Amino acid sequence: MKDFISSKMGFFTIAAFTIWLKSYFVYLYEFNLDIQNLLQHFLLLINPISSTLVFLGIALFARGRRVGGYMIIIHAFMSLLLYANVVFYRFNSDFITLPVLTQTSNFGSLGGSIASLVTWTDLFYLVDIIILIVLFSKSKQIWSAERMKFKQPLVIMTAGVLVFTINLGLAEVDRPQLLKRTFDRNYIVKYLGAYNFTLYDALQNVKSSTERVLADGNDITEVQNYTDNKYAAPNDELFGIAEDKNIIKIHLESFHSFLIDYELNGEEVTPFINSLVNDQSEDYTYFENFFHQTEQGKTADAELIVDTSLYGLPQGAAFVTKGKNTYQALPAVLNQEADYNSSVFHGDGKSFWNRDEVYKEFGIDYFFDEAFYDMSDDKVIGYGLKDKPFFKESMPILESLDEPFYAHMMTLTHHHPYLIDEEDATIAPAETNDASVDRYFQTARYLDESVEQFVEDLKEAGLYDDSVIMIYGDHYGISENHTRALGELFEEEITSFKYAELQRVPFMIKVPGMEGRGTVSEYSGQIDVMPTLLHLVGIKAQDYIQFGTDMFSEEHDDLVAFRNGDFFTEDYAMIKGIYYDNHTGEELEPNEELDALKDSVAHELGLSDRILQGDLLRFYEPFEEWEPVNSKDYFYDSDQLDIPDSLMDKWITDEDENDTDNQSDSEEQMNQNGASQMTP
Ligand code: GP9
Ligand code: MN
Repeated sequence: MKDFISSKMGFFTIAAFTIWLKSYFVYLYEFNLDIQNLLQHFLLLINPISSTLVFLGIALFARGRRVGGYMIIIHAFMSLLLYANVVFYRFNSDFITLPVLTQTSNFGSLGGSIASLVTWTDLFYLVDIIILIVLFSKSKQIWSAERMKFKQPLVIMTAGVLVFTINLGLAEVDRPQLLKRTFDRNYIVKYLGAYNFTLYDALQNVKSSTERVLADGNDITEVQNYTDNKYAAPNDELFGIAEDKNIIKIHLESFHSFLIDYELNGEEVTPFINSLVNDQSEDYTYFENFFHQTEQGKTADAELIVDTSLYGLPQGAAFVTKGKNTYQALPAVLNQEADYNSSVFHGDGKSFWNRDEVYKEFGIDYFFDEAFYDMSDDKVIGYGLKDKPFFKESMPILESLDEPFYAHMMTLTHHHPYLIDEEDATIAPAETNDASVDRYFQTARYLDESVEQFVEDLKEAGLYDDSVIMIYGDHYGISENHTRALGELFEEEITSFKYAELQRVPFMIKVPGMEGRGTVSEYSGQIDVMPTLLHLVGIKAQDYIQFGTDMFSEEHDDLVAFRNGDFFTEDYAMIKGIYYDNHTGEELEPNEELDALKDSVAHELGLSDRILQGDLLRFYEPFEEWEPVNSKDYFYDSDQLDIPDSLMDKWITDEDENDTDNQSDSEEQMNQNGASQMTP
């Protein structure tokens, strides 16, 4: 036995076998790869072999017992990659891509989330590494000091490449154009394995950075023709109806539309938001068939899509990977065309999702991040500030802004893993035995109460009636990994089609001077928000490169694209590549009409990608006097605060008039958190 282990090839065999076995186990029990036939299962079984042979084979080039050491290191790296994907997948139902990895500044705040995704049984994934280490240290003395003939490891690595070729060939039989159509990472892992997926992802990223270098001014023409053509003219009655009105945008974190009017144990979960939807006198228009269109960038994707009417990227968050691109985003447009100032309020660190960089490219004037709030322990949970103190402390800042303003209020408490302090929980959890799903309703209720408190405060401050109030959901909160619990809640099987239907998020809007239309069933998505808002304010959306269309327009396009190429229209859907009748939920055979819809979604997503990848808006001028945003004009650092004069005056006056004891909590907090640095 000892001879076998110390024979290098013996040790190699054990290392290769264990990583193979572990990968296969993970595929079966951790990932939901939707294996549909025997060939797919066979590919799943063999797909770790190629990368295992190639990577571990590298160690065989070393001399003597170093082979063992290198092999353990390579094995450990592969295991780490696999396990990182396991943890990531447990929440995201998705695999780690390079762009996600470069967003490490986000990992810190994820502490709570990650802890809830890791269990002690995961220690099992360490067992093989420990075995290798023990075997190696027990047999080390008798390892030969010689280097193997190069031929042997070369043969092994060539065998790896050969296995990969066969693997890819068979995969293409089952799924033609697997590597060309990069929409779904699940496919690539299913057919080619987690390690090959990482390599593929790395190559994709090199490709995308070259794309920017190669792009030139001509590339924007095709896109411009397309968006020009797609443009939907405004509804005459509504065009400009909100001219000069403040726009207050309330971002509901992780809020599925199913929460609206949902009753848990006979009790409404979100009674306040329900009342905005249902009570005609509230004058809201609620779009019940509005979808989020986000991918890996989650909140960041939602922000990008809503504020630019471009799609997020198929991988990673454009906020991070394209954070230095040129944009013609809503804040900048409102500023240049209608003299608005813009601000974002968020009780988390400013660098999360690279916001402090990309907001400058968007032309956002003020970013009130956690440095402006009282972040004492009892006010913070999960990612950051709890929503109630968040809204409370935002009020004085909001009141001090020059008008008209565009203010984006980003909530946070209703976020996976839906932690809530006992005193904040006013509804019992669900009872599905899936802890995060069960708590989901409690944090949703907390969010509902927070919005109610905010609306009351806005009314009291005289900011409610005369402002556009827009409330929207950013993305799903319960991932496809929780279909068992969801199935219990809805008392039906959660098929892929049903889960896709659950990707609806709320969109509701109240516009001064416009009678609310109650619940409307037009199909729309986040991509449509920017042109809608522009038209309400009286700005022609056609000047800009936008993929969405005005939701109030007669010509509104009801084809809602998901980032993976799937889609919904009022009549049809394509989910995971399968067509459905949207009225009956029944599968449909492909036909020309459906294929045309699919192609137009793919085309549109492709054009949007070209803009981001090639940074094409740097070549586009919406109109002659347009001034490109200069990120150097914006400062969010606490030592270089660029604050509205009115806020500055307010703070200084308060300071002069009162002694510190009399200052309100929030002012005092601003004082502590950097506002003092504004003192001239
Ligand atoms: C973090 C918050 C959450 O600041 O916006 O982002 P998410 O995890 O939902 O993308
Ligand atoms: Mn979010």
